[in-house]
Amino acid sequence: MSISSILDKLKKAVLEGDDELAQELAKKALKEKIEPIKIVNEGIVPGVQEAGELWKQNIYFHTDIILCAEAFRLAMEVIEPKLSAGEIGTSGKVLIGTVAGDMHNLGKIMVNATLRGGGFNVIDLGEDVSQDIFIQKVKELNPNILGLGCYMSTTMLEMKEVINRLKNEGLRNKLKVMIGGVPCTQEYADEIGADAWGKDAFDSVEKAKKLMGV
Ligand code: B12
Repeated sequence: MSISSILDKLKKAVLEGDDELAQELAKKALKEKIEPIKIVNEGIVPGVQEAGELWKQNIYFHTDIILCAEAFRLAMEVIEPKLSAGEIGTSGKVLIGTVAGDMHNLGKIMVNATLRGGGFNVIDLGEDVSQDIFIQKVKELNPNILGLGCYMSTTMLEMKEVINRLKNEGLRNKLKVMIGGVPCTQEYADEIGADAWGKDAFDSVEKAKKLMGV
């Protein structure tokens, strides 16, 4: 099978939520020595992106998206360790989490993978992360960057609250804050006093490097 055929099939498996096939194809892609980042960018991510488009057009429903998310997760499980096999942590330490009330995580998983590929040490706090946990972990782990993921207009305010808590706890000047997710914009980042907005996974790596002066 040619490289482009493996990547096309992987995209289709993710899009169609065939988790076992997606994982198998991710393994096959590695075996064929396709660069891990290329597998993510040209196989796995386009599958999720197309699912998002089908959702917008009311062609895909929740069940389709959940299946797609699982296929995405299993394929990424195979690729992620390879992405982070580089020079982990040389670019800086990023603590990342989806804010309270929000369970979306696909975009965050992607950002994690690309940040790791970009040499960052990424610690993922998961989803529905409370302000208390963000604060506790910032104190404990002393990250260079705090990444806040938010995917719904209803949870956007929570990012502002986390930044306010950082200020109140005297932590705001010790790190940079980068936000991202479906409803986020540069304007909103400016409004709530975040240092950067990551439009997509690659933009996030670029912005993170800029914040670190790398
Ligand atoms: C997949 C999905 C789900 C899946 C989530 C699976 C999972 N494990 O994440 C399921 C089906 C579970 C789900 C549930 C819900 N969802 Co939903 N979901 C989506 C959907 C279709 C795609 C989101 C996605 O994963 N996109 C693909 C990723 C790759 O893109 P992304 O998230 O934008 O991420 C990129 C960038 O934003 C950036 N980025 C992402 N995170 C971060 C973080 C940082 C720090 C940085 C720097 C950058 C960054 O980089 C990423 C990669 O390029 C969107 C619709 C859409 N078109 O966006 C709705 C959407 C987000 N959901 C929505 C809603 C309403 C819900 C539910 C409330 C539905 C319900 N009634 O149950 C629940 C919420 C549950 C909860 N409390 O969180 C709404 C939100 C509307 C709003 N108020 O703003 C949307 C917009 C759909 C819609 N138009 O109505 N959802």
